[in-house]
Amino acid sequence: MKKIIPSLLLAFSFSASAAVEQLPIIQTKYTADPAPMVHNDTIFLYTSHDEDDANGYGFKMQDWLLYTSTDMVNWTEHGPVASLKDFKWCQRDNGAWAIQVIERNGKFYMYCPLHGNGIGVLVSDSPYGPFKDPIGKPLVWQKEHWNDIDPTVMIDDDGQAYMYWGNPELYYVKLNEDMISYSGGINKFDKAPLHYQEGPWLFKRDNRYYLAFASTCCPEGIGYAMSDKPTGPWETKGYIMRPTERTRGNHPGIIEYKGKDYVFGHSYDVLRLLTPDHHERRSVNAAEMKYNADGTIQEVPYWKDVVLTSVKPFDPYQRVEAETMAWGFGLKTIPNGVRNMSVTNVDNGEYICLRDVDFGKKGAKKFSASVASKKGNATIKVRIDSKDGKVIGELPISSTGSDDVYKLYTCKLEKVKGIHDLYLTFEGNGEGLFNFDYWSMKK
Ligand code: FUB
Repeated sequence: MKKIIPSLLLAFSFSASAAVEQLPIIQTKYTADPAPMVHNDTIFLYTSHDEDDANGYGFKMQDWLLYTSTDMVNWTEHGPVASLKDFKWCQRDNGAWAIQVIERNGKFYMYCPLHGNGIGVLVSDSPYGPFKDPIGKPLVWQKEHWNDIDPTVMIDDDGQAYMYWGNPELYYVKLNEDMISYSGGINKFDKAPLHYQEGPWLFKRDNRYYLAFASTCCPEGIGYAMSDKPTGPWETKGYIMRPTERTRGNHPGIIEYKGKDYVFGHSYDVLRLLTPDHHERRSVNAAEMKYNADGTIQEVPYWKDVVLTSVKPFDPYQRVEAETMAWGFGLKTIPNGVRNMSVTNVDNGEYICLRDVDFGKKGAKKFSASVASKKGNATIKVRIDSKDGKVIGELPISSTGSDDVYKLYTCKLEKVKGIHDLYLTFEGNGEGLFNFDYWSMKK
């Protein structure tokens, strides 16, 4: 994902009040099948992962990723939290399709389709993992077909948990309290709800049950059905997002967060910045969603046409991981120690944008960044409001001797007050200027 055309990116740059277009929320990797979960005031966004070299119409998917946010616009990458290798009974090296994670009694259960080998389950004591296979076999696997994909799990108010899944058929089981076994056999709907294709997302709101889904392929929109029981019958009510030629696939994940409702899905809009050719390299999108008084859902325009707003300003007076961003097209990430990542592939002209950064009443005096650079001779410019906006600080980066040896560099900042989008723009000679671990500001 290299070589940005600056004139193109101008059209996509963010400003404090509005973005010209709302592009996918993750850019450093290709992500699909969003499965958001709210826990302790944080959004944990689990995704599947399209590899950068997936070509044509074939999926190349080996692990599952985690991103977190507390404001809906700036996302921190945590890297892979589970992979096909976590299932010893499955010898596949491709097929890590759409997951969902749900918490019960302090444990986090990840339901994973291993395309062609049924659905497995992993468990962890933390939403960050590590996730382990507690049963050593598939949770469900109907070997006569490959329909067992896209699990979604909901725990009802009476404690009964349900897992739905399937493409193009729709199935469910009643999970036992242990969340790793089920009772009563597999139930198959004689007829899936109208427009149902795949990617079910089961949830309850105000005593109404909802089944959102990717609608009949292709292109897929996001449809939804409602019922007064968790087991149906389901009546399709319409589209949350109409199918459009602007994307081919879609896949819903729905949450309520800090009083607002959001639908997540995916598109090819990051890939489209690079090529009109089709490859299964998707990117997760999100948009605010609204309910009507009768519980039906208002249609959401295409992802690009509605701008996400942050639910709270971003605090720069803390250690901020460099892999926290609203926009970082062209950049990549690498592991850096245990449960830590760095931004890499930093080329001249690239930048990180964080939206709605709160400099406070007085403004920041200093900017520090932890950077490793063999090459040196680079600069991080601290700008506000746009990637070509006012420079409030310049941080020269000299060689640290190696791209693995990190050093903390500090520069003065011209004080600016209030809330601004922050742009860290990178300048130097060519490509691979440095690796970037974290930054912070001081008042
Ligand atoms: O990502 C692989 C598959 O594509 C998912 O399981 C489906 O929902 C579709 O998004």
